[in-house]
Amino acid sequence: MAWSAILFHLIRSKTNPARRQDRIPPVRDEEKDQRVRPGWPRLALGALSGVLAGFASLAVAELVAAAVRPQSSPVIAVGGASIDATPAPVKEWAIRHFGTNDKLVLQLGILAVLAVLALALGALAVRFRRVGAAGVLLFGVVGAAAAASRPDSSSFADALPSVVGAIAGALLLYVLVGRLTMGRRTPASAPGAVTEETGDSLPVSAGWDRRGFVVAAASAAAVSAAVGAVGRSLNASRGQDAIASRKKVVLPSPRSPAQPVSKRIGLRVPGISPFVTANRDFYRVDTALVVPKVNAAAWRLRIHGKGVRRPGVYSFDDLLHRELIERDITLTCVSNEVGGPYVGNARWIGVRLTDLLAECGVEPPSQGGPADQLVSRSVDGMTIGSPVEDLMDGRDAMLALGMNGEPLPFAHGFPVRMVVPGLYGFVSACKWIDDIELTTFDSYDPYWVKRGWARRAPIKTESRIDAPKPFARPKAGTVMIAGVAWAQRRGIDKVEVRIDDRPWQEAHLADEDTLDTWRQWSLPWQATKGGHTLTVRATDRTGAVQTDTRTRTIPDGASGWHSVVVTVE
Ligand SMILES: Nc1nc2c(c(=O)[nH]1)N[C@H]1C(S)=C(S)[C@@H](COP(=O)(O)O)O[C@H]1N2
Ligand SMILES: [Mo]
Repeated sequence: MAWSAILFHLIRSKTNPARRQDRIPPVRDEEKDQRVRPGWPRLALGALSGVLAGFASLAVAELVAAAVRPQSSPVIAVGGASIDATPAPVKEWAIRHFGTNDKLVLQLGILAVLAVLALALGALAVRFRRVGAAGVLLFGVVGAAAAASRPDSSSFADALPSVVGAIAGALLLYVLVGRLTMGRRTPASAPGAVTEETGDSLPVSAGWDRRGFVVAAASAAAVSAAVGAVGRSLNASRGQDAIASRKKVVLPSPRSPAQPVSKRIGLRVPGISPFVTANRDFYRVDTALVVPKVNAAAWRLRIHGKGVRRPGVYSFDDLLHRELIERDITLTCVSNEVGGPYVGNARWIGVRLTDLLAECGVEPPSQGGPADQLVSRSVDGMTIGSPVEDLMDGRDAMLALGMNGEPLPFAHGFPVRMVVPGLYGFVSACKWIDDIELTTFDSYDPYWVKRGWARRAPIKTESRIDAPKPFARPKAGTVMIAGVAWAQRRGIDKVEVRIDDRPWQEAHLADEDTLDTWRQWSLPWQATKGGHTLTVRATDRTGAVQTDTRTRTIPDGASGWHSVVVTVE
């Protein structure tokens, strides 16, 4: 390939002794390097050249990525690869500290590392011009390798942005640093030239083409900014076909609707989580640095694998025109800490998964089916494994097409995602799904399981205090303590609140919508001045009291009681 040839050439011409001999003395490389050790101003300008070269590389890569696909841009590809490679504890730490900003922080982190390396490469290039340029190419190789090996990468075109970007960056660094070292050869090869190379070091102004450097650097910066901006906006405007296909969707009324949410189900207490979480407020957890924009018209879902007697391929319209069910289901992320935000309740419309599976001839293991694991795959290469038995045990496991009255938002899986009551999202809720394979737990580990998370993960009974907020300073008198509790598939039976170490008091519970939704609760409290600790616990319909044993989120979800400390004034 072209870039490897250039890389090879750059390295070879620097080190090949045969080439050395071609050069005419009097100044051999080594001597010259000794005599004119670049002073710090020149090193600094070299470092600046490195940064400019890095910037140019990324800008050009962005533009090329607009022609390939946004996911192929080097920062996205390397970011994706680092997400996949990040050990679970670090990922947990990142989610805990940066929340939904974790992706932004990751990309800023990558840019910061790149900037430091670019500074170093640039400074190095002042002494070893070709090595510096080759270093830039090496980054291109890393980016290209990351992009081409992403699970959703289907062609080597994904390597192009990194490669082309790196070549542009390497050339730029070579040219810029050339301006910085220009004058050094002149005295030797052309006696009587302007520079006087007399001592161990040169006066900064003497040994280089200051004007040439400034002009080249400024134009490079301007051109890069323009190229980068064009690339950005082209990338941002991609997926128009997908956006149009989403606009066209008209959700039919479901054959089996959910009951209306009455005032007794949805309480109106200040600060409490609304019973239905609005789409824009719904938590988002996934590994996608670029939200996949899938064109529903071109989308297909394949169902195949072990024991699938009639494998099938379904289009979006096929699903839309089937019998649809509408259900309120509370989704929960296994990464949710006790008291955390990664839980939400929405009204989903979709196809009952059991019906579809039965149509394909799938039988649950309890009826002799050979597959006990259903693996869903998404267009972005995610794999999620769910127990077939759970999916077919009568619960409303569905392929959702709608969320709170509209087609799925892109961030939540348009055109189709799985939603399964009672299972954490990482073992059930595949977004942007396009493939369902029936297999066994013994023969395949999906994405998160490979990274230390549990194979099977039913949602634990949990409760959360929404109001008052931690460290709030309410006025003495009646303070409403309120929140939500969930135990999908089992249902919530009771919620109790403890103030400091007084006896548990039973909270008022909103009516139950279904077993699969959370329940709001509230308790008026006669608050007295001073510091207080409020604690909540739930009891589910099996009679099990939420455990106070604190566990980490990994491998199968956090447990423990949620407490809030407040100061009453
Ligand atoms: N394609 C894909 N689907 C995915 C994930 C993902 O990373 N990629 N994350 C899963 C996890 S861990 C959870 S908790 C839910 C979150 O769904 P939401 O973002 O719509 O709330 O999506 C699940 N589906
Ligand atoms: Mo999750």
